[in-house]
Amino acid sequence: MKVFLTHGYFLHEDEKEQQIMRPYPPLGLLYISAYLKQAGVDTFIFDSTFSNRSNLKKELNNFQPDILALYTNLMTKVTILELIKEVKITCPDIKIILGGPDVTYNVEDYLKHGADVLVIGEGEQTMLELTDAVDKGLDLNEVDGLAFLQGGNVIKTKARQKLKELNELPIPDRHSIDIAKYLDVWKKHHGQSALNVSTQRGCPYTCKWCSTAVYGQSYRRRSPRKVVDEIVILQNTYNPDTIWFVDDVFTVSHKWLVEFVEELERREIKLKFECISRADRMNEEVISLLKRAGCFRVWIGAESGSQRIIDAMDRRVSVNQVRQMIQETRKAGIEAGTFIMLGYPGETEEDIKETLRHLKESNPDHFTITKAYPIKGTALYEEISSIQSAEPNWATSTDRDRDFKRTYSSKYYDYALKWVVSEVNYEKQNGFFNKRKFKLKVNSFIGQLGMKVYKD
Ligand code: B12
Ligand code: SF4
Repeated sequence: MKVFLTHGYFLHEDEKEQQIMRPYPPLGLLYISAYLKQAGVDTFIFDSTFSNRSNLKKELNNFQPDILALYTNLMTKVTILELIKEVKITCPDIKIILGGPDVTYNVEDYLKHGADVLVIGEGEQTMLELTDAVDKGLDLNEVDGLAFLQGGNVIKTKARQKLKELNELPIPDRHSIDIAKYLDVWKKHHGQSALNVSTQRGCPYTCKWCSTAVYGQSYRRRSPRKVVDEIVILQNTYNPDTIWFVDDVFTVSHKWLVEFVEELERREIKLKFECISRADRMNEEVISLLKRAGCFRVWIGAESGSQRIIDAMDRRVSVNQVRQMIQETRKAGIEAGTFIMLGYPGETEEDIKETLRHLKESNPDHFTITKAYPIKGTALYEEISSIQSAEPNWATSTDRDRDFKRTYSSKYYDYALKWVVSEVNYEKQNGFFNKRKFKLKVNSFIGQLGMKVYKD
C-alpha cells in the first residue's frame, strides 16, 4: 500500500504571504508521515509550499500511489478541490483521502466534490487504520473517525477517541522534506530562521469564533522531557535561530511551564522562542519563567479593547488584564504581540474607539488585525446564520468570504481597520513630523472618511 501525502498550499500563489514570508513546515502532515512510516507503510511526502502544481503531478505520477492523502484548511480548500478534480480524471484508481481542520464541518460538501474518505479530527491512528483497511479490503465502518459515501448516503463512523498519551507520538518526519528552504527564506527576509514545534493538543476555552475542529475542547500535553528532546534534535540537525510553539495557549499549565524551564536548565539548553498565551494564564511569575526559558515574543490575545465585545465573544478575559500583561511582558524585556478583530456582531463605533484606546495604551510591539469572519462549526458561525448576507458558492469561496449583517456596512469595517492601523502606527513613530508620519495621518483620515461614508 503506497501513500502519497501532500497539502494544497503553494507559496508562489499566495501574494499576501509573499509579503510576510513566514512559512512553516506542514506539521500535521509531518506527524502523519512519521506515524505511517513507523508502522512500515510506504509513504511519500510532497511538501507543496515552495513547489508548484506541475511538480506535484510529476511526483504523483512517479510514485504511483494507491492513496493520495491531502491536508485541508479553509484557505487551501479551493486548490484541494481543483486537485481532486484533476486526479479523478487522470488517475481514477487512486483513493483520495482528506484530513485537517476544514473537513470536520464540511463533510457532505467534500464528499460530493470527489473525496473518497474524510479523516475527522486527530489523524495519526485513523490514517493508519484506514490505510490498513483499504489494503486488506476491510469494511470502513469498522474504522473510527471516518466519513464516506455509501449508496449516495453520508456515513460517519464512531468518533475517534483522542490520543491520551502524546508522548507516544513519533517526532514529526522533518527529514523527508527540504527544511533548509524554510530556514533560508526566514533568514533572507527576517535575519533569523524559525521552525515550528507542538507541545500540546486542544484548548479548554470556548472563544466563539475559534475552530476546535481537530482537537476539540481538550488539553493534552507532551512531557517537558520529550519536548526538550525534540528541541535538541532540531538544534543539532537544523540549528534554527528561533522556535515557534504552535500551541493554542502555551502557558495554560503553570506546573508544566515550571517543569519545562527546569528541564531546559538541567540540560543547559539555550532556546529562543515565540508563543501564544492568554492574559488570564499569565502573571509576574509566569513572565519570569518565560524569560528564563528563552521566550523573546509572546502573543496575548485580546481581540477587542471593548469589554462588551470580549464578553460577547466568550473570551473570558478582562481588557485590563490584557493591558497589564502586555505592559508587564515588555517591562520584562519580552516583546508583546496582540491579535485584534473588528466587525464582530454588535460592534459599534464606540467599541472600535475603545479598541484604538486599548492599543495605544497597552502599546504592544506587534499587533495583527482582521475583519471577523465565521468559520464553519464555530459558535459564531451558528450565531450569524440568521443574519448572513448571501450564501457564497461553497466550492469557489472560503469562510472568509461569508459576510453577515454587522452594525454598519461591511465596507465600514474595512475603513475602520485602516483607521486603527494607521492611528496606532502613527502613535508609535518617534520624532518630528516626517514623511512616514504624514502618510499615516493621511491614511487615518481616509479611514475616518470611509467610516463616515459607509456607516449606513
Ligand atoms: C500554526 C497555525 C497556522 C500557521 C500555519 C503554519 C503551518 N504551515 O503549519 C499560519 C500562521 C501560517 C496559519 C495561517 C492560517 N490559519 Co492557522 N493555525 C495554526 C495553528 C495554531 C496550529 C497548526 C498546527 O501546526 N497544529 C499542530 C498539528 C499537528 O495539527 P494539525 O495541523 O491540525 O494536524 C492534525 C490533523 O489536522 C490531522 N491532519 C493534518 N493533516 C492531515 C493530512 C491528512 C491526509 C490526514 C488524514 C490528516 C491530517 O492530523 C494531524 C495530527 O493529528 C492552528 C490551530 C491548532 N491548534 O491546530 C490554526 C488553524 C489551523 N488555522 C486556521 C486558520 C483559519 C488560518 C488562516 C485561514 C488564518 C487567516 N485568517 O489567514 C491561515 C491560513 C493559511 C493558509 N494559507 O493555509 C484555523 C483553521 C480552520 C479551518 N476550518 O480551516 C485553525 C484551526 C485555527 C482556529 N482554531 O480557528 N495558521
Ligand atoms: S482563541 Fe485561543 S483560547 Fe480561545 S478557544 Fe481558541 S485557542 Fe482557545
